Amino acid sequence: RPRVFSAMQPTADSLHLGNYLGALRQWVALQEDHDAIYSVVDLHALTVSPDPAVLRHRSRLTAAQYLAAGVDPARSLLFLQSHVAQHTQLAWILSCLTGFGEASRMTQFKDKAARQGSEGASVGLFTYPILMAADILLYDTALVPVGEDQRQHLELARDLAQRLNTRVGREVVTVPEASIVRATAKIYDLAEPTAKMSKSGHASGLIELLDDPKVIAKRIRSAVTDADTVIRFDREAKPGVSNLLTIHSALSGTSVADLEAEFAGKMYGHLKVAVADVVVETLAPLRERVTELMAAPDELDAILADGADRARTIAAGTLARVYDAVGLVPPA
Ligand code: AQP
Repeated sequence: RPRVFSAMQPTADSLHLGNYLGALRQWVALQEDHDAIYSVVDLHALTVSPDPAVLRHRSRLTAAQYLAAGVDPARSLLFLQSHVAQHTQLAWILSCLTGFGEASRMTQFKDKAARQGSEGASVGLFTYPILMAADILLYDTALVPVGEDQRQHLELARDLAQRLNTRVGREVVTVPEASIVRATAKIYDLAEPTAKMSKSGHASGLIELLDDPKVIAKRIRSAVTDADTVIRFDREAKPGVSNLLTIHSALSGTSVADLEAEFAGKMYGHLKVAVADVVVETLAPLRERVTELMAAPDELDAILADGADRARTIAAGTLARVYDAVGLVPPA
């Protein structure tokens, strides 16, 4: 079975609908016929200097959301990145293969650094995509299910894998492929529908998985649309309406064309009520399950410990292979 690896950062209490539709939902589907490994990348979250107690809480809460969404620890391996030391060890090897100019071209770094101000951005934020490449390459990953915003980082991971293999003259690591589902590759901010929905974006544009249903309904009712009145998918001319149609279609399973027919002659308000209903209905059981999981932290920690044990075995094998290939002397 082909290996799948993906991860998210515990940088907020709640994941948002972009994380869910762009990635998490694919993770759940892929575990059926793939050898799936999913991680909460807590070391990556340190790039934004979180409060220690908040980070600890969010790491468990993020894992609970994976499980509540349907990641099954009997089929998939689930662990916290910091429990597997090989991630940072492989990252060092890869950082020695990455050009400074190459790393400087990462658009997410440029955006996030601009938001933090030049004094605020850390070296960790700069080298983040290299640690991400290590996360992926450690597990001989074939497929990485992510949203569109991660495409450039995935390209870097592929380049580094190829470069390492060329350098040592053999296939020491697998070159991964991105798995990006076109329809939901980018969910947009409700308040600014030309920008991606993001943890660090407008609060009013965000649908958080753990939000109160009333807050969710209100945000969808206030979603920015346009001065036209026709409910039609047109990403360029009608980004707000198109985003609402995408969300409805992804969650209800009704095609966008069928939704356009269903809402022909109706007002934007009707569409918004329908979208709010389908979102609230999808998220209610998920939120309930998260509450149950967080009430039993020992069980959650046991799942994470078991996942880390199994991940470590795979990661140690890859790292030993890479260390040997680049010329490091194995310990006697
Ligand atoms: N708006 C989105 N539409 C589709 N997919 C999305 N993803 C994120 N936003 C959208 C995907 O969710 C995963 C989260 O990875 P991450 O935790 O590394 O976060 P991120 O990519 O930095 O995006 P966030 O969650 O919105 O946070 P910030 O505010 O930091 O940008 C990835 O698979 C991502 O593609």
